[in-house]
Amino acid sequence: MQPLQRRILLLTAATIAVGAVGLARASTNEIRISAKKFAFTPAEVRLKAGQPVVLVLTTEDRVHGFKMPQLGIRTEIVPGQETRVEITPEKPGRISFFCDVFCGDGHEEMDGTLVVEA
Ligand SMILES: [Cu+2]
Repeated sequence: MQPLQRRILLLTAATIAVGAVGLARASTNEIRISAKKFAFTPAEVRLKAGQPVVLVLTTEDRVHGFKMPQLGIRTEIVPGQETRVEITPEKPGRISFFCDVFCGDGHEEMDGTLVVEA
């Protein structure tokens, strides 16, 4: 193979690889959930079974917890930071989450639901 042909082939392979990375990134949806006393916004999120999503968690006031026992997830949401949690809900149904860091009167009502659709 001539050097020029080889260079063109390499360039083509690189273009295809970059394109694939771009697609992979675009297909992982980000869902932003914001916390503050005493609620998550949005409190209900709809997603599709089998599709990976990244929950991007932020807080507007203080440290809150984020616990989702059905998927074995537990993390903290810290002011000024984004907490990213990647999940792929496999089955349709409802998955609940709640704050597990005591944040005052009303903490007990601080929860939300992922509605997983087929
Ligand atoms: Cu709380």
